[in-house]
Amino acid sequence: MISMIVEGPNSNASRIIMHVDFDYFFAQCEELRRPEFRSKPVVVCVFSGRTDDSGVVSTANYVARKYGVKSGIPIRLAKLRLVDVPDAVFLPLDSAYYSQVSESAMSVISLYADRFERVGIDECYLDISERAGSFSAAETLARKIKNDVKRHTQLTCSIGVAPNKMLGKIGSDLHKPDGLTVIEPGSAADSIAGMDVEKIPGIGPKTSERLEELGVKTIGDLARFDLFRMIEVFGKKTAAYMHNAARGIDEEPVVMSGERQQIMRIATLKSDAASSAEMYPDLYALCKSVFQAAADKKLSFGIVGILMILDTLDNVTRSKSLKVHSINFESLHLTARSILDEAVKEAGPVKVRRLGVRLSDFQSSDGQNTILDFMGLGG
Ligand code: TTP
Ligand code: CA
Repeated sequence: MISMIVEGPNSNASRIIMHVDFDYFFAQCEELRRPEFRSKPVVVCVFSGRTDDSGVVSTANYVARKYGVKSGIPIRLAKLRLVDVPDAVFLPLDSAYYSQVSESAMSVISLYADRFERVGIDECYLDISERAGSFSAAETLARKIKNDVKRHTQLTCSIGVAPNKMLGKIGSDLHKPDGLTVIEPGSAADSIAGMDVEKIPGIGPKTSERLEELGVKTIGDLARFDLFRMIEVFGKKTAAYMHNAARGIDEEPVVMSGERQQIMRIATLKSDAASSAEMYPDLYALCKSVFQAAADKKLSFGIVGILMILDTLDNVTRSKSLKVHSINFESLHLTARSILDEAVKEAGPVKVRRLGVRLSDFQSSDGQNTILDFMGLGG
């Protein structure tokens, strides 16, 4: 009776999705530049400016959360809760700085994904189906990402690995801060059945109140609830979403973002390569592909980069800034080749499984370089 809406039970089986969420993000950014704040309650505030204390709390570190200070409460209430804690720190928002920190962390994470989607300032989804190949490899990859993010930015994050975006998001929230949760396809519905319905992304206090009136409190209750009754109450679209979600089903794809910031193509090599010369044919094809993508968008590029994904799933990246922005294929190809040669030499004995070429630092190419490039003199 429900087969019209519900996908087959194995429809998620082929995907491995990761949701990464930075812990107490704005407050953690503040700790990065002032490490002495780490042991103190840190409260980041949106001051409205009317009086010294008017406005709301944007977020707070976990030290402050122990005192009941959290996002959305009035600053006045936060101060009241921390009245006996003399070293509590109240800071104004510094959005430009948080964006910078986010940018550098996201650029580290995005390299691990087959497809990468940034959603908001402190979370992103990765489709790692091909890259990881199995849930146990995905767990290893998640640990690598956590380490790499920490090494580059000192940030901690929480990760959910799951067969879809919805379960990934539920997972990343389960063991915060610095958490890692893997929800495997076979156990997905069971592992969420006991949770409150509000754990499902998109179900807020209002919907959960309506559901409670209908006797639905947990996700398991929701999975068992009559679909036709649910359609009557919430409409077809919401009912179908909730009905599927409660069974651990969600088909939302990871949608690539940031094509404007970088153009990248990755290829899996026919067999693992130990020298740069073995990779030249693939490198050439990848250069052609990124070049074409940039040319189609009429973009010239200032930075050429390569990415090697090793048999250990580690990343090796190298990039080079060009002296002038280029729309010249030869200069792209030669630069990529010399970076690859250097990278292999520096990395020592390696087995390269996948190879990527990346262009970034774009400018519109509807301009000055065109004539020079046409004459073969472009940079
Ligand atoms: P969240 O990811 O919801 O929260 P968080 O990162 O502070 O804490 P955690 O993930 O460890 O539970 O939000 C990300 C940032 O968005 C947060 O650092 C500050 C901002 N934010 C607000 O300004 N107001 C809000 O009401 C919320 C929820 C977040
Ligand atoms: Ca967060």
